Amino acid sequence: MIRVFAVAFLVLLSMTAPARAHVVEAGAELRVTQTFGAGEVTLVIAGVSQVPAPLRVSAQAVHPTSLELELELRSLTDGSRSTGSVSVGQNAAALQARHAGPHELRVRAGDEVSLIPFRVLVPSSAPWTMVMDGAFLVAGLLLVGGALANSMPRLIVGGASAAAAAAVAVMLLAPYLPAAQPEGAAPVAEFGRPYAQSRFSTLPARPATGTEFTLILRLTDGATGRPLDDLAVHHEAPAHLVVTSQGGAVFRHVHPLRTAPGVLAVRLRVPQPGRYLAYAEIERQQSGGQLLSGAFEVSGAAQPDAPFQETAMPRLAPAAPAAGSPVTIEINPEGPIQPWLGMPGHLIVRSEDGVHLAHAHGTAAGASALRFTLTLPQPGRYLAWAQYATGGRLATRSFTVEVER
Ligand SMILES: [Cu+2]
Repeated sequence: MIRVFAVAFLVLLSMTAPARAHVVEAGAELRVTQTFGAGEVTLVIAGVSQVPAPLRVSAQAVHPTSLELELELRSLTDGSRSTGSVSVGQNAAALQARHAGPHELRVRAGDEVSLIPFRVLVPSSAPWTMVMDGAFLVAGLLLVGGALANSMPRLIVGGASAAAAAAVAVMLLAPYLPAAQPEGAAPVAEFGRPYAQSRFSTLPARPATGTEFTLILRLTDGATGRPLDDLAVHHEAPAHLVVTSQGGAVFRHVHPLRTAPGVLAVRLRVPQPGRYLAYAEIERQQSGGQLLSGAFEVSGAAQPDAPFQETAMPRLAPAAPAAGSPVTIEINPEGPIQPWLGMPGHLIVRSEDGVHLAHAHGTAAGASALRFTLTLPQPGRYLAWAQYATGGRLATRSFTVEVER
């Protein structure tokens, strides 16, 4: 009876492991979205329950693409390597994870390379679970021993009761006891991390319209000035980068590649000359999120493209939003929605002057509507871009929101 109870309890315990956003659980898959020149790909690194084990890596994309990726897994503990290749939507590559701890996945697509740092985590149980298991085992053995001896001396009954009581006590205390750190996890930083400092630049320094250039984001630790290399994957990417032309006609939401420690880069091509504003959403491990911004200039002739075009008819509630009060914005996608970056939809809102940038996540409102709720801080005109995946492509719908006093 006690054993049945113990087994039932352990099953229950394994089912109630809390799911936390932004934190990679041991055994859970890691999804990392990267924008290569040839297209956007989400790399899915499967979790492992033990090491050594094959580490499965597959590639997914909203847009069907024939992109082929060359992979190299390198252990940062002993330098051991394992290679493979994977195509978008095809079978996973099986790389070899020899032990838990820090690794780097090198992903090559054409002439672009991204170095993705991550940790192989192996679930382990906390010491108190062993105490509990041991107490249940002792109780069980004493009871079975007593039953086999065909008599139940007071000592055995007493011992079994004490062991069972200890096990139940630990079980009841379980929610308040520390969870086990998985094998291979990073040491916990006690006081969080300093803010990141950022510098945006382009290569070439003066990009031209219609020609590919690289936007580079260098991140340094606000305290030490050293390259900042501890980005946490959040919403399926280590960094979310929004680039808009000052007037808003050009909008890009991309996921830059880590080309070196503290260096993120992404290839872009834009049709309009002028000033561009860049915003990067990052999150340091064991720290909060941060929005970094910068600007750059593009020269050249304007290519035929209207100014800011409104391509969606949003429904606002209230119809005339006020500064500092929430507004709900609903739009109607043209078809069934597929998740993108782990959400049904994203809304990015920029004040006309570029000072404010907001990012809201959508929820499905019925079969054919997407709903966003956000609060804009100041009166004025805001440019908005709603993004969602449908019918195998990523749709971006733009509109404006006037915020009153
Ligand atoms: Cu993003």
